[in-house]
Amino acid sequence: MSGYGNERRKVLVLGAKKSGKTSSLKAVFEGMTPKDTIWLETTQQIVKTDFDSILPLELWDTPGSFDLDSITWEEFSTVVYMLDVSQDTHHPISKIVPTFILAYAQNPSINFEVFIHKADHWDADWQDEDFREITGRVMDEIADFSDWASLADTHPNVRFNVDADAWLETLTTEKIRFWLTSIHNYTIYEAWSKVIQRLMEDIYGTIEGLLNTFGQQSSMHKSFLFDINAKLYVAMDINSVESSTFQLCSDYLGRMMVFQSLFDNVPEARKQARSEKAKREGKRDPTQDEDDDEDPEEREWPANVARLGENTSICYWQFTKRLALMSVVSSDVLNQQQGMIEFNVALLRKAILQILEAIGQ
Ligand SMILES: Nc1nc2c(ncn2[C@@H]2O[C@H](COP(=O)(O)OP(=O)(O)O)[C@@H](O)[C@H]2O)c(=O)[nH]1
Ligand SMILES: [Mg+2]
Repeated sequence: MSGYGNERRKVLVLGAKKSGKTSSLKAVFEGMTPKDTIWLETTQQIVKTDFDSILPLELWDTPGSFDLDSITWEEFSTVVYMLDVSQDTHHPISKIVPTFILAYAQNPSINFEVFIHKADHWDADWQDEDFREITGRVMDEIADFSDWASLADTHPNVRFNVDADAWLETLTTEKIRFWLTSIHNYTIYEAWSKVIQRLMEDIYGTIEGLLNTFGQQSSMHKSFLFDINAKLYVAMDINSVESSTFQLCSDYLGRMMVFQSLFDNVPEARKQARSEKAKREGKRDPTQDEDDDEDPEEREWPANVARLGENTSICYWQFTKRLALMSVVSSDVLNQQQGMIEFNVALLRKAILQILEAIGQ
């Protein structure tokens, strides 16, 4: 778990004009409602936004057309490419191919995530087939790429691998992933969740292992570690459930965050009242020496349970300012084993805080 430090992982978001780059970033990382994205103005220059998730991120929103040769690919961990399916996809695909090849030649550790976006335009019955068709086309065009002479001509400083076929094979099979996305449903959150999970590298496996053990010991159906600000899951256990489970947890989290935000000012108001009281009584201000960044292990974080239907409950335990555990469990198990579950949650929280500390978060 070395090498994480506090360095921000840079994520470059590319795609044609109006393909949904700004909308997707605003919806997920700034909580903009999807319908408000129609008012977004055209992005004129690169906009960088810091977002502190389980790892600190720097998200680069870009205009539809700008000089890609101005990009230093070595700086980036990930490229997210938005491919808008409400428009013709041939031209964007023909741009993806040389972009990925050039980026990968200059940074072999970079990852590519293609969001096949605005999927709400597609007929739900044909979505899977349409998705496969586009994915296949991108992969084939990369695998069949042969115009090395003109790439070398326009980029004399870039060294391309001599064994082009094997190199392209690794690029397509190991580096590029595809996600079907729309800002009008949970798919955009799921795709961004996967992007972040890949950036976590080896800590993902460690956290997944902890969630698996927790799930087995506590008889949970499914557990997610959520980034509560972006409503993304940064990790989950391996139990398989329908994808609607993520949606359920995400909706519940959304409702809870709205309610919680109503109380955001309470700690500050309480602090102010204590400070004023001390002043009136001529005593020293006790709040002066207090640290706002309390130790997450000492602090009491919110927790709650909601019952869904017959015999299913969603549990929420907040671990830090940014992270919360959400689990789906049978209500009977929850009632019968509450003490043990709370005990296991405390152990899991401790282990996760230790991992965060080890990576400097
Ligand atoms: N139907 C649909 N429209 C979207 C989606 N994402 C973005 N849009 C719309 O696409 C338009 C262009 O979005 P914008 O984010 O400005 O694109 P950008 O130029 O790539 O940054 C806006 O009107 C958005 O409301 C989506 O998933 N589905
Ligand atoms: Mg934009």
